[in-house]
Amino acid sequence: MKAAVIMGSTSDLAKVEPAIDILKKYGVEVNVRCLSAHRAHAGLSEFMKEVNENGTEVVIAAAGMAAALPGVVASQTVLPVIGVPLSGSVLDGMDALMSIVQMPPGIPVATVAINGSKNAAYLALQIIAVKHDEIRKALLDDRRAMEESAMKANEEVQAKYS
Ligand code: RP5
Repeated sequence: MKAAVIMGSTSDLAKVEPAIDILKKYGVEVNVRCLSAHRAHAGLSEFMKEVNENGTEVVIAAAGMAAALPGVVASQTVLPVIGVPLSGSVLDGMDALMSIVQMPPGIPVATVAINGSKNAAYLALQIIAVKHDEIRKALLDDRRAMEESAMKANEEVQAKYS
């Protein structure tokens, strides 16, 4: 099981790391790169050739500001691409969100929330789970644990105010 995570700058790293951690926790091999679509376009295309040939099942691409990266990545593969708009500019991530979500028909990017790295990882896992039953089972176990803890929180709130 293999995924690629690409970010536009090392300044994005702290906002992208949660996705890497979650994928690794589930046992997915993650190839991480910092390759800006604007500043390192040739290197990005080289890496995308590798991604298309090495058994990668899903790509997460995260960028801030003009955020061309997820769209450019999507233009070079038919693998599912998940885009993560990042905050940090004076427009606080709205710039990146608008850029990533507005793809032309035929070149989709599945866009998550601003700084939504965790959900990018969970969506990547759900894509991987279509083929890998162990990931599907692990996701279902974690959903059950999540529900238990949500119901426990409900009981605590109920007890406090009744
Ligand atoms: C984008 O420009 C990067 O993804 C980053 O979020 C933003 C600023 O990059 P740096 O100037 O911090 O390298 O391409």
